[in-house]
Amino acid sequence: MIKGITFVHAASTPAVYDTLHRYFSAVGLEPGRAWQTDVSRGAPLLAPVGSFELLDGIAHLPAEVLIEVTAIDDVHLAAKQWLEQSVAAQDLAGRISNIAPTTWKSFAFTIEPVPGVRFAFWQWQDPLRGKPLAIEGDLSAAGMRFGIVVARWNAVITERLLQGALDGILRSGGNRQDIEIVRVPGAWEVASAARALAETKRYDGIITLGCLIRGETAHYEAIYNEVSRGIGQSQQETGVPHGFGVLTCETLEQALNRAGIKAGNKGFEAAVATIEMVDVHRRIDAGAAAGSEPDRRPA
Ligand code: RBF
Repeated sequence: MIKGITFVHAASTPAVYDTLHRYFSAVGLEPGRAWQTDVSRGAPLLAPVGSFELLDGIAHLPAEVLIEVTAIDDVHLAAKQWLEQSVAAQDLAGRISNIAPTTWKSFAFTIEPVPGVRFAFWQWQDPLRGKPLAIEGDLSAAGMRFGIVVARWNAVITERLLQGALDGILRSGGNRQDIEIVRVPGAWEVASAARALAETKRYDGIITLGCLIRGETAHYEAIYNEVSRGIGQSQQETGVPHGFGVLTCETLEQALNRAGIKAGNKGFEAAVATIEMVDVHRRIDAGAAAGSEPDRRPA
C-alpha cells in the first residue's frame, strides 16, 4: 500500500527555490520529473531511497513528510485504529484529519502519532497515475488462485520444490484453499497438465515443478527442450502466467542444492515470479481497459 515517501520543502521565494534547486542538483541528487502550474512549481530530487521535493508558490503544506499510498481508506482506518488504541480518549481531538481533497489532484489526511509531529498520507485521485518509467508487479498473492503441477519423478527433489512454492504463496498472503496441486508422473507430463489447468481459466497463475537429472535421463537435451517449450507455449497461448520450476541438473547433489540446500529453492522462486507476473498482467490489462497509461514506478 505504501508507494513512496517525499520530504517536501516550500521555498520562501522563487529566487530561493532556484538557488536551492541548483545546490541540490550540484551535490548529486538525481532530477525527477519537475512540474509547473500558473502559480506554483516543484522539482523532485531523487535518491536511491525516496525523494526530497522543492516547492515554490505553495501556501499551505499538510506536512513536511508526505507518504504516498494506495488504498488510502484502509490506511486511514488503520491509522485511526492505531490512535484509538495508543492514545487516551481525551487526547484524541485533532490528532487525525478526515480524508480531504488536496490542491494537487489527490486526497490526503494528516496524523500526529505524537503531538506536534505531523505526517500526511496521500493518494492520487486517478488510481492509474503514478511515477513514470516501469510497470512492475507487487508480490502480494492475496486473492490469487494458483495451479501447481509437480512431477513425481525425483520426488526427493520435487517435494522440496513444492514445499518452497507453497511457502512462497502463503508467505505472500495467498490462501491454501486457492491452490490446486496436480501430480504427474514425470517432467515430460508437466506441460500438458499445466496447459489443461490454464485452459480452465480458473487459475491466475500456474507453477510448474520437476527435476531432470542428466545422468539418469536418456535423450536429456531432447526431453528438457520439449518440457520447456511446452510450458512456454502453454503460457503464451493461454495468456496465463506460468512460473518455471523444472530443474535441469548434472547431478543429484546439484539438484538438492537448488531445492533448498545451498542455492535457494527454485520452487519458491518460481512461485514468487508467478505472483509478480499475475500482477504485471493485471496492471497491463487495467491500463488497456482504462485507455490510459498503466501504473508505473521508477525503473
Ligand atoms: N522424469 C523426470 O521428471 N526426471 C527425469 O530425470 C526423468 N528421467 C527419465 C529417464 C528415462 C530413461 C525415462 C524413460 C523417463 C524419465 N523420466 C524422467 C520420466 C518422464 O518424464 C516421463 O514421466 C515418462 O517417460 C513417462 O512418459
